[in-house]
Amino acid sequence: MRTHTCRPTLNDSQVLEFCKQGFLLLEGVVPDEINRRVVSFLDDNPSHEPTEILVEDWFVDNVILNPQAAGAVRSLLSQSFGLPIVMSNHRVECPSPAQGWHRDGNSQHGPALNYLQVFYYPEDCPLDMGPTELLPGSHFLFSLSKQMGHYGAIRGAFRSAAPAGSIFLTVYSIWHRRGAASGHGMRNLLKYNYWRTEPPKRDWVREPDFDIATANYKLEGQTFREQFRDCNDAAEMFFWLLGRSDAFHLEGGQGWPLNRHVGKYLDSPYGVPVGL
Ligand SMILES: O=C(O)CCC(=O)C(=O)O
Ligand SMILES: [Fe+2]
Repeated sequence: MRTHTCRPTLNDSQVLEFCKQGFLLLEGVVPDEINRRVVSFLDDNPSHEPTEILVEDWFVDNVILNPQAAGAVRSLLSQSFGLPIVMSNHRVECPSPAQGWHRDGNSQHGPALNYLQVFYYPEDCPLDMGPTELLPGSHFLFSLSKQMGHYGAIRGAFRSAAPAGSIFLTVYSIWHRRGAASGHGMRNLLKYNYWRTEPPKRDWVREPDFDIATANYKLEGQTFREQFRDCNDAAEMFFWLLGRSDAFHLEGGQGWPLNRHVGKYLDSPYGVPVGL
């Protein structure tokens, strides 16, 4: 297996934010010259699975091992992470209708993060070219693709409109769909997975004043589930990434990870996992 080791770029808050949202968008991180070369490669190889691009050194060096993308992957999947083995291209002639909401086949649900689903736009993808829509926090929300495909627009969905060279990392099971495109022309979107090979531990960038007891585990904005479920699930995933699932415990009621602000006036929340 081909693996890669590099320095992590995400800190505690950014890793926690990824647990909450289920995705992270890095705007315009691939140089324009490479983006243009990718588009021309895809015009010559217009299949929906141009896996041959994974043996092009210029592509691997600038996209797969892109310092910002690889640094984020390294933060979430630990060192010696495995490199992609399949390349998909969600290539579509616009205008085109929206896709149905779905999670990709073979999704697992739970706190473990053993691989990442990553997308790369080699060209600008403004709103009229149907950027992928993602439902924040939905990586924990089980539903059958056959059922979620019946939903139309969902309030609170994030539209990943972004400039050429943008890469977004997602939890594999997140709800997503290609947005409706009213613009004209070809739209390419590459998709591939990275893999964990080492057990999780807190080896990303440490923030000296990050406090597990009072960190904000709550997803701001729209939440699609029973109150506080998102908060609890994000905390559980964060603990899994710390390598401390053994210490994770939910007291329920008013206990941790809720009510983080009480420490300002009173004691810290009840039920904070001990020994960390
Ligand atoms: O093209 C997109 O924006 C997403 C496509 C997709 O998720 C899929 O076909 O599985
Ligand atoms: Fe998909």
